[in-house]
Amino acid sequence: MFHEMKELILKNVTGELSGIAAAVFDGRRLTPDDALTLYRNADLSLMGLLATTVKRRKSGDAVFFNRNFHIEPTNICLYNCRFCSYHKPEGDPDSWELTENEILDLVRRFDGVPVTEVHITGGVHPSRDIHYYGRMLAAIRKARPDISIKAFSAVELAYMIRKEGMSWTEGISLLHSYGLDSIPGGGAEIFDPALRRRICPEKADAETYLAIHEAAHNLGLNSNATMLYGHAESPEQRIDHMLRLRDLQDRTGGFNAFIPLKFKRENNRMSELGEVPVTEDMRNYALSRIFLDNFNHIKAYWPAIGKSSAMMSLAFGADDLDGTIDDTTRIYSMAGSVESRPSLSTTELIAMIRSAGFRPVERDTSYAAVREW
Ligand code: V47
Ligand code: SF4
Repeated sequence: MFHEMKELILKNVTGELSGIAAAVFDGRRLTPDDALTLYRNADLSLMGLLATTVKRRKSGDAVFFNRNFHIEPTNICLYNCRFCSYHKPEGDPDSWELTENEILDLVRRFDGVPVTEVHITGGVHPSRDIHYYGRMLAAIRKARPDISIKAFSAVELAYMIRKEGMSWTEGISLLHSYGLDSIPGGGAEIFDPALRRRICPEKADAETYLAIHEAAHNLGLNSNATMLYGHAESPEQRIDHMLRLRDLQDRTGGFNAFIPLKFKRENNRMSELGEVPVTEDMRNYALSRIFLDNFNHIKAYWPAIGKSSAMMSLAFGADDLDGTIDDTTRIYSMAGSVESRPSLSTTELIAMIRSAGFRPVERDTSYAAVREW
């Protein structure tokens, strides 16, 4: 069946695209120029077929999900990224700052619930330091020794580690000793320096983001990578972003998943840009699945794109659906996500995966199967 489909496609695709499609079928790596040609010229249906070919090579008919919950310790942030709908300065009536007890109360809400991971991220608080965050990790670790702690984007880490005068390796080792298991992908945005200066001039730059992930990988901690797309970036800038991630992954193999994050326009200073259509979301999922040949997983974060698009992304290379049980994150509800109170039961998620024609597999943070459904 696969062979026949491949022959049929290769017979009907002409010009430069035919060599690129053949490379994808044969498992050969695409150059950035190939990726651009594909992105510019391929029909969406071809993108879907090629991405699904790569997805099936990586994970067969499995689609993963994990049972996690989020803690956002604060939305107070030193920075002022133009796309962010969430941050507030210290003292603002809409800001929040959870105490250690409030954080532990959140953790206790999941006592007896079979979650395997907590995801902790928030604003870059000007007066917190690495020891404060370390104590937070230790308290959570004590309350739930059985779950994996995925915490602090590279941007939060850059601030707290620099403040302490430590190297990235020293800072991450210290946090690891307090209980940190892995690092989420936030803060990557778009690596291109000129565009980054326009949309988030203050936060850690691309080199810092990559150096922090590299240091974590070298210490044996895995991480995720993200890309904020659908704003002012060009296809070339998306491909450059993915190329830098692919190069790092060649060196370390430490990334678990790539997560494309669609720009949402409500309540931020980039609203005038609008949002890209669902066809663009799918083209972008497919391109990332095809180009990032050394990433095992492409994650669709449904609280950002909505349930329908998340289901559709499974036909464009995504093999992991994030956001289960009780997604308490406010990053997207404040940015105008269609899912204003994101929440999805395990049963619903499993039904979504099955209806898209895949086999649901519950995973832990390192993608080991916890249960097949
Ligand atoms: O870095 C902020 C993005 C990210 C907007 O690692 C926005 O498993 C769209 O990284 N429109 C944080 N995006 C969230 C994040 C994440 C989410 C899910 C899973 C994982 C993981 C990581 O949210 C920020 C930024 O890129 N963001 N504002 C907005 N208006
Ligand atoms: Fe702060 Fe993150 Fe918002 Fe930027 S995206 S302003 S770093 S909370």
